[in-house]
Amino acid sequence: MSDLRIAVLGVGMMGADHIARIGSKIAGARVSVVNDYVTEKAEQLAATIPGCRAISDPLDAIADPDVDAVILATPGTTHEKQLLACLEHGKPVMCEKPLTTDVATSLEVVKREAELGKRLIQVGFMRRFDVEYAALKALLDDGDLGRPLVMHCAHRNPTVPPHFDSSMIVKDSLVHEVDVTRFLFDEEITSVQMVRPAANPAAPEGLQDPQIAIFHTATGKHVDVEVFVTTGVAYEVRTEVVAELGSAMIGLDVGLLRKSAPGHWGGQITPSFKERFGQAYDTEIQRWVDAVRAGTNVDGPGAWDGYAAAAVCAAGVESLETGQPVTVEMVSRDSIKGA
Ligand code: ISE
Repeated sequence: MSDLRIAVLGVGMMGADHIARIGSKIAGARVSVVNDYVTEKAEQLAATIPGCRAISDPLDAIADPDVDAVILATPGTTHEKQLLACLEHGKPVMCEKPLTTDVATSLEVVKREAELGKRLIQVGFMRRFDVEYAALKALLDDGDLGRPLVMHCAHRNPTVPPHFDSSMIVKDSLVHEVDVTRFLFDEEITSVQMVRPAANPAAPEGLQDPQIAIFHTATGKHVDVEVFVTTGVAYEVRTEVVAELGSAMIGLDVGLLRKSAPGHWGGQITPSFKERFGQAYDTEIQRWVDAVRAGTNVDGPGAWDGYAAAAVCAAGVESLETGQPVTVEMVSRDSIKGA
């Protein structure tokens, strides 16, 4: 079977990372087309990849006959159009989050895919492929801990880009805990409340950081999350589930622990999500490539999960304004035939 020919749209940090991954670690795939709104950047990169061309229009890149499947690492605002083009051309697509930037367009994408009668869209919620999250999920599904009741999460970034505003902390960072909650508990989040503690003096003026999110789920489980994106320290993602018969925690960064003079004890914290979730990205892309080559196209979170995340984040952004709990507004999955 010949290699899957992938177009990577967007060659910023995530796109470039995926291109390097496909070139060095992924079996059965190669990058045949790259695209970026900075044309020269895509051209320079294409010149370094055997058999790869740069195509300046993203929609032409999707339609190109030399492309079997697409990775979208473009800005979220462009996703709706690009996803609809992938559906129109019947091309499987791995879309970095968000699915789209608002609830209505995310729902439209879900409906358009459902009308096709086959799944083509996977959303890049990579934590589902991390070995620690996978182990936690297996433990909960095995039932050895009894029913989960509460989850405590911490999500800390050393720094974020200058354009990050308070609502992006919800839509770009907290969104991962939204997906983790839905993944681990297999149920929807029904309400979100955002609590605003005193802001970090080192955060840019006007940025509400840290934020505390409280989710309630359909069966009444409680999840709290501290999201703090200007710690200045390192990248930390911790998750603790408290269940009827015990608790389980992941994300302790317990790699090598060193003791050395003068009386030091300790290890390393990952500097960013690229290192912390490197293995998860590798597994995610390899399994997606395998699924596309096998004709099943999706092996992980799909368009519905992207829509659900958008709906929860919209409630979160609303709550950030008022500080009050906001009910998540979602259509029922059963109301969309084939979703
Ligand atoms: C970034 O976009 C990611 O997706 C990271 O996983 C997350 O930790 C970070 O806060 C986001 O900005």
